[in-house]
Amino acid sequence: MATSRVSKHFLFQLIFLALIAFNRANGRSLTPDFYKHTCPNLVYTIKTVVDEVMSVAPTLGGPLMRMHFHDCFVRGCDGSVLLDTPNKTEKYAIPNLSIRGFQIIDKVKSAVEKVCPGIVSCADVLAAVARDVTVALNGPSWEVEFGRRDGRVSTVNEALANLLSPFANISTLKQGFQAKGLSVKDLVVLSGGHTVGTSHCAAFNNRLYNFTGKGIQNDDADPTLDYEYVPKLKSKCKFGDRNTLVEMDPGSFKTFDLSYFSLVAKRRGLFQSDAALLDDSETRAYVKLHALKDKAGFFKDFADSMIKMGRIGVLTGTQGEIRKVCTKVN
Ligand code: HEM
Ligand SMILES: *[C@@H]1O[C@H](CO)[C@@H](O)[C@H](O)[C@H]1NC(C)=O
Ligand SMILES: *[C@@H]1O[C@H](CO)[C@@H](O)[C@H](O)[C@H]1NC(C)=O
Ligand SMILES: *[C@@H]1O[C@H](CO)[C@@H](O)[C@H](O)[C@H]1NC(C)=O
Ligand SMILES: CC(=O)N[C@H]1CO[C@H](CO)[C@@H](O)[C@@H]1O
Repeated sequence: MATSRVSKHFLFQLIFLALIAFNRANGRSLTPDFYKHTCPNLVYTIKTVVDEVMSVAPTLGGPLMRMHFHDCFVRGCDGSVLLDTPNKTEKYAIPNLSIRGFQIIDKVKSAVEKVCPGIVSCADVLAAVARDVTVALNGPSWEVEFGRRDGRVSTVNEALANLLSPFANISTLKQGFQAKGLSVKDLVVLSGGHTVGTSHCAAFNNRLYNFTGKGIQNDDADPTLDYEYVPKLKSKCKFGDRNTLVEMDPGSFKTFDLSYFSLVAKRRGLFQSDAALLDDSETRAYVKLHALKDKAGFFKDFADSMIKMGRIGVLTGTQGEIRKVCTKVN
């Protein structure tokens, strides 16, 4: 009798723990209403600062959208990308070299602390900012889910292990997304974020000059790159140039639109990771369809995939903390 009651109790505990683990893993406990009572003006407060910034510095839209992606792919969306401790943190990782806009997050967080001190996590601020910059760039809107808490750890090695490289092939990209619970569709949809922003020449210089190692004098460009596009890119990025900034979606890099997909379809995607979307039947079909039309479809998909990305490995409940300052653990 007694043992069966004990084991029954134990079983319930197990189920309870399993449910918690499940919640944590897929962010079930996040909700748009999370701060409804504790910080009713949150969404408005964040949007006001973001709109102000975007009206004077629209090129910060790209890096701010990208920051949420980098946060979520390393240790889950826990604000760890923002930490700036004496340790070598994620900020120091090579793929991060180019993340800008940390001071904007500090500015937003200060505004939020003024209206609701100690309530809102930096991870949630990042998620809201990513949505607000997307809207400011004429992209889709979505209802941001809240309730994330901030992590206390950030290390360079984890960032290097989890962030995907612009030199990655399609199987590595698919695996990288799958490891975070994201689908092949999420991969192609979220790559559409490259419709805005700029890149350093370092991320694709190899494709222009010395792709196989035959050397610059032998016209050694990546054969998957449109032959007529190569001289245009070469005029922007000289051999060995790593630092010049190039518009990823030339002509409309400040507008969130479908043109990323038409570039990729024309074999003018900037990175090998963009070109790789033509190497899988599902991602290729998506690129080809959206290169031509269906802006509404892409906008809806992007919103859905961003919400899904925002749930990766989140800390909730009593896990982690609510950081006072986004660059430091409390
Ligand atoms: C699929 C794997 C991805 C790879 C390999 C990748 C790689 C890169 C690289 C190398 C840059 C250029 C950074 C620089 O040199 O300044 C970049 C920029 C950017 N990425 Fe991605 N990215 C990926 C996915 C994403 C996702 C999921 C998003 C967001 C939804 C995103 C949004 C952006 C944006 C907005 C920029 C422009 C940043 C700026 O203007 O400074 N990327 N990405
Ligand atoms: C800094 O590094 C130490 C030792 O590796 C680690 O225990 C600590 O969690 C790290 N701090 C942060 C904020 O990542
Ligand atoms: C993709 O890249 C990975 C890692 O560099 C490599 O191991 C793999 O063989 C590549 N796959 C294909 C199909 O080229
Ligand atoms: C081209 O790449 C090969 C192999 O990586 C390298 O040995 C060679 O020095 C490079 N050529 C130039 C001109 O940089
Ligand atoms: C290796 C490297 O240059 N890392 C940089 C990453 O980003 C931070 C913050 O902008 C820089 O201070 C680091 O130098």
